[in-house]
Amino acid sequence: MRTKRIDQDTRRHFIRLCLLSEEDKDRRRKEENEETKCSSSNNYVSYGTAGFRCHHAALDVIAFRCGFIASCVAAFSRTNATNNNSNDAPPFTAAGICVTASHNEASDNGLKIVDGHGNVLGEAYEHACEMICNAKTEAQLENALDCFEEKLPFLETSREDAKKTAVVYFGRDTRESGERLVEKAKEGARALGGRSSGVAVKICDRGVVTTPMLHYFVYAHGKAVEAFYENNKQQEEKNDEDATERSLWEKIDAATQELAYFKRLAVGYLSLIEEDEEKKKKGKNVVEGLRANATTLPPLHIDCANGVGFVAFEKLMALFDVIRENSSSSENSRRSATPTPPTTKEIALVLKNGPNDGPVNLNCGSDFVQKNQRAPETPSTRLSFVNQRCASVDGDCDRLVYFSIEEGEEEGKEGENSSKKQNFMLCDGDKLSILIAFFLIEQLFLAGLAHKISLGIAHTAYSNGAFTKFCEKNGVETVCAKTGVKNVHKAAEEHFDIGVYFESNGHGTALFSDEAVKVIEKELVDELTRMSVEQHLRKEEEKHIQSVILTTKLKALLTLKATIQTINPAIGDAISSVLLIEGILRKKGNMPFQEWHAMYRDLPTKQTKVKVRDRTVIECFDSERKCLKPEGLQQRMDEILLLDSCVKNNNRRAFVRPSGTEDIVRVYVEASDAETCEKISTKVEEAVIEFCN
Ligand code: 16G
Ligand code: MG
Repeated sequence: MRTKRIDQDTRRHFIRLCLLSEEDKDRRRKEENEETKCSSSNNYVSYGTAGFRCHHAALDVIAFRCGFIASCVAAFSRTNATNNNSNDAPPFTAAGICVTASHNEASDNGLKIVDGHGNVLGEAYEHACEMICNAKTEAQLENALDCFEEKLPFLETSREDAKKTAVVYFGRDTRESGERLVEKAKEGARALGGRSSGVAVKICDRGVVTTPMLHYFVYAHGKAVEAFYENNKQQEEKNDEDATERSLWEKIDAATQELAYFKRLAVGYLSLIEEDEEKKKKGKNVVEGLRANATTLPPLHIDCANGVGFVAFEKLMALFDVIRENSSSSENSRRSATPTPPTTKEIALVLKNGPNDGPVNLNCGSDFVQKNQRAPETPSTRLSFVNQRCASVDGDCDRLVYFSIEEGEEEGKEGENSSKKQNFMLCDGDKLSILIAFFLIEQLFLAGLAHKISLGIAHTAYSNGAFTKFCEKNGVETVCAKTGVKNVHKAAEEHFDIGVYFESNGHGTALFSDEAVKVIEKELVDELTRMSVEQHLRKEEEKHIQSVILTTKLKALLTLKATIQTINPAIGDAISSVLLIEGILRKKGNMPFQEWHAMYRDLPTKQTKVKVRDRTVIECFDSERKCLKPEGLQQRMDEILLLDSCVKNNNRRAFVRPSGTEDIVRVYVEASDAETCEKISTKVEEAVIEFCN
């Protein structure tokens, strides 16, 4: 039998609640004459690059409706566990709601919907979500729900009385309005539950968490259900149903707690750097060995954007402390399967700009640092970043950039009046990609898997031209995608077995396909087997040579495995990326920041915003590197790029695109020198105004 999607009674109930809230909204607007700053006029809130985002005061209604949408997504999700066995629909499928406005100012907030796999809700739903959230009349709501239902899959089940629990995970960043909006979203989620729908809605509120943590919980939920069903299939005899459900729920609960998330990452990181200690002693690679012997990696000062990242990093550090304490109190720890615990030397993070230090993202955070090319300017920490190794995350902790500011005396001046000369160096998403990709390529090669597993980098048009040239020169394949995590993620997934992707703004991760993970795991098992067999067979005199070769391969395989564990498999995650980058830098013999930064030199760029009457008149193609409409604009830009030169200059690049998060057009220009950049940028801005108004 095919169970219905949203039943009539639930539909009516939801529409009634929506209409009540519309009345309420109108009344309140009149009473308070409140002024909201939505991205568009008429209080129409569009589904932006990553969900709904605007002034928090306009979001109550949207939060309620997104809650309902998430419940439906959870109720009608499939897990892989049921693919071959439609008779046994799993009782718990999940979705998530994250209340955050990322790097926006503190008065904004937003809603992100997470699908059953822990991914951002698919593009196919976006239009319907926008219709539901902006519908004002009964007819509009009916129409919007019809459109949404078409996207929902039918659940196949043979059990008439199939009961279903839709689990919805909630999380929020540190914004004041977050708690209120989570409550609204929960009300919306509950609107699906009831006898008529046959769905019980279970709310799992994980409180103040980073966006990637919330994604991880939904991902881990799905995996726990999948593993449980896989196990149960093998035990043929059917247990008591209630007991089975209880036991499944216990498993889900354990897998979707903060502790499980932090443990995964921490253990991954410790396994990743474990070999490093041994390598230091042996000095395997001459350069890395010498460097490692001479230096330690200085502490990393992290600007947490006055946001949730601070809270989460603190919890991670507390877990490292526990591991350290446990291991020092246990004499046998060295022989146990858990990796060697960290000492301060192995992981040293100095956390700055927490929620008590000021409004989220105000003069700090990765967006501020990357766009302004300077250190965070919060009063308490302004100077403390100078001459340190630093990193910066955004308000919901899914972006990461590294930076360093060298300060020295201005030449020829001394004493009190001397002004300091500062040299700001940024390692943005491009350089994170390069470091991770080159490291993984080396490991694949050492593991003998380079021919079996493809690796490449996905990026956006915002990547620096010097980055793409550097990749090309070094034979690393790249693919350009449209702006937005969902697009770059998809490109990385589609093109490579291991797809490393970062937007220049620091949003990204390395994606390992299921197949790549399987190949690595199988090779590891094979290698261990081969080693133990050979140990018995080979002659004494060959032993030394053989063991060196095998150890290199085995270590690379173990490193790849540890890398997979250090990465949040659901989505780009600044905490996971910090651990991965720190791990890689250590494995590279404590590679200094300057050396990483100097791998290639960025071309000067300029990014500006232009306000036009209707930004949607701009239509782009070629991953937003060219524009199709308005007619003539691209040709004009091509002419501008020839400025003061009659031949095409390969270092010059310019593109324009309508922003997905603000009501403006973004202009990007790149050239060999800052002055030309400036000139071209001014001319392109003028052209945009001319063609778009
Ligand atoms: C959002 C996107 C980010 C993108 C940015 C572009 C997510 C989670 N975030 O922050 O990936 O770079 O928007 O903004 O998808 P823009 O369209 O205003 O340039
Ligand atoms: Mg963010």
